Amino acid sequence: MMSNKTFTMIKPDATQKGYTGAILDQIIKGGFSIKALKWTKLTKEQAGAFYAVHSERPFYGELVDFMSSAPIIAAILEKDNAVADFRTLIGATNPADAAEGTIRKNFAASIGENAVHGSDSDENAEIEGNFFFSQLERF
Ligand code: DAT
Ligand code: MG
Repeated sequence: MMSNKTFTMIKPDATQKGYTGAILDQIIKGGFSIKALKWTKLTKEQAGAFYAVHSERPFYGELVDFMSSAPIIAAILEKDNAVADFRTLIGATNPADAAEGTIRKNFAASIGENAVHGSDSDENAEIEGNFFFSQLERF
């Protein structure tokens, strides 16, 4: 299990607004080290597969369109208690509810376009990391 690892994406809104460097800086200053990193752009099919768990939700179509609309950064991060600590660092899903100083408070525009993804469990961190990275692309 990746109990000391989590998976993140810097989402299309943030890459398009030029926030990539500032977000990576906040992640590193937050104590996370980068174990894998790539700049890519998802197809609709890939975005749909990544978010398949949400396929019955009313916002699924909007989410898939948004996540395939522009490039993203995908990364595997390492830190003790990575999943929970990263969720704290990014803040609530809706930036209006996110704590001061969190990445979503600092950089997100709306609940749909909320700047970053963070895995919600060790199991999903492993599944999501494997979605983007081969064994050769991580250490
Ligand atoms: P999180 O990304 O905080 O884990 P989630 O897993 O509940 O949140 O939802 C995944 C993404 O779907 C979320 O980052 C943005 C989008 N989303 C969630 N709820 C939404 C809503 N009510 N309207 C529009 N998009 C939403
Ligand atoms: Mg989630």
